[in-house]
Amino acid sequence: MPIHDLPGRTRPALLAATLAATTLLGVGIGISRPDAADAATSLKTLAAAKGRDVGFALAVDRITEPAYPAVADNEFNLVVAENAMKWDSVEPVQGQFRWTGSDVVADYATATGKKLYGHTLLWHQALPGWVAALPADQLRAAMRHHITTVVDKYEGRVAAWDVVNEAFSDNGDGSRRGDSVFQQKLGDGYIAEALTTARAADPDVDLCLNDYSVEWVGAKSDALYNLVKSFKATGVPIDCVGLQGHFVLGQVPGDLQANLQRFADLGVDVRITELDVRVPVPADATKLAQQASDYRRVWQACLAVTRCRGVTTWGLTDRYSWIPEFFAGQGAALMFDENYAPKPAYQAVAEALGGAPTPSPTTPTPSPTTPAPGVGCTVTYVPNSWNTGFTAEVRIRNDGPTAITGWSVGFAFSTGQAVTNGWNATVSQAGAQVTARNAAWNATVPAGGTVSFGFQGTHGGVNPSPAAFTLNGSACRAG
Ligand code: G2I
Repeated sequence: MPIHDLPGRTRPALLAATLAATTLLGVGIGISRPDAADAATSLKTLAAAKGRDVGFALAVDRITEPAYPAVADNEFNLVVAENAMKWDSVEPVQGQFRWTGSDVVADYATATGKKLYGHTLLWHQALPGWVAALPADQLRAAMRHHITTVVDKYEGRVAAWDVVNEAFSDNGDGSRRGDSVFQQKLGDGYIAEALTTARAADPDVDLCLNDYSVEWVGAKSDALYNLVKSFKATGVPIDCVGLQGHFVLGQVPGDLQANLQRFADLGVDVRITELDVRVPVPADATKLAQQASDYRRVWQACLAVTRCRGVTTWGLTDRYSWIPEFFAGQGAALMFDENYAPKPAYQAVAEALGGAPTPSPTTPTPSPTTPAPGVGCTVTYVPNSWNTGFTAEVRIRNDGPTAITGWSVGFAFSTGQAVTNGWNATVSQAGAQVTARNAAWNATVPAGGTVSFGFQGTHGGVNPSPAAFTLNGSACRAG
């Protein structure tokens, strides 16, 4: 794994931390190492070279899982709190601010040298019940107090705030959202008031409006456009517009770039703030190829618009994403799979950003000594390959004289090969080295008995079978 330059860390310390993370990735929790995370080609390196932010939404309760920061630290140069800066997180009780989760995100941004994006000051969701219960005059005071307190707290650290999130109706007709307590009790003027309040709290932070179903030209985006235009004309502070980008597979709008451009032409920055592309699960190579194309198109649109500051994905890994909870039968929406392995979408984004990062193995191929017949183990490896994907069925025979309880099968991949998920075993990858560990139900292999497992993977166009296998560290012969 390469060494990266991060603020406040010496190279030896970072190398040690990186090696520790690699160990944990490969062994501790049985997930695959993101091989594409290479200093020369990481997304943040590529994006920074183009002056763009590549962001991810951080779920604070996941950051203790070693693989999570291991991927996030290396690949992204912007972080936003998925939930931890919402009203119900920071002011659950009126006047009592709780910074536990929000500080985790802010401190993470500082520690890893990432831009911190603020989400969100006002939203009709994630709102504690006491807010909705207030009469109009008290609601206005509570709104101002909340905005002022939160913006003050992170002044100088947050680069831009989603001041109002999703102000327009779900029905897409461009009307104001009827189910917002702010809209109901304060009327249309609450958005300008929120922006003005935020500006008074921090004269330097960028102030954004953020919404969804505004990625294409239509009634809803027209309404947002006209609102921003009127704010620009009347001096209401507005610096940026966020288009969320929660897309259905294959449905990135053809006019995304033109739409970004028309907002930018109003004199505001634009960005894709919550990108994901949901896929009917299970995902397969065809769907992932379409998803890669979708991600590529989003980045191409952003890169073609000078004032598009970047793209943020709403989450990090398919292991943790809001999609399955909210859309039954859908998932796999992000660039890293459930095992933190980079998906085709990752490669597509890297390419859109001007890179050509082909995963490169970092662990030398082991050369075990082949055992004599009648001892050790025999391995049968049957791959089934297509374009850049494959499955492999692996069968192990215990040729030794005693039963084995608890097994680990090791082998090395060639350049470009990566595991995405496994069955009948926990299959993990660290550099080129792949390790498959028994599941609870198939831990015991009697003398002369066999056990089978399999996995799905990706390859770079050629898919050679591994040259050598080990069982619990001892060499096996090919069957
Ligand atoms: O709904 C997707 C996004 C749409 N744009 C605004 C974003 O702020 C929003 O994010 C989602 C989070 O991804 C979810 O994680 O906002 C939801 C509502 O705040 C978040 O969901 C809540 C769920 O409602 C809970 O069931 C869950 O326990 O997150 C909680 C914590 O994970």
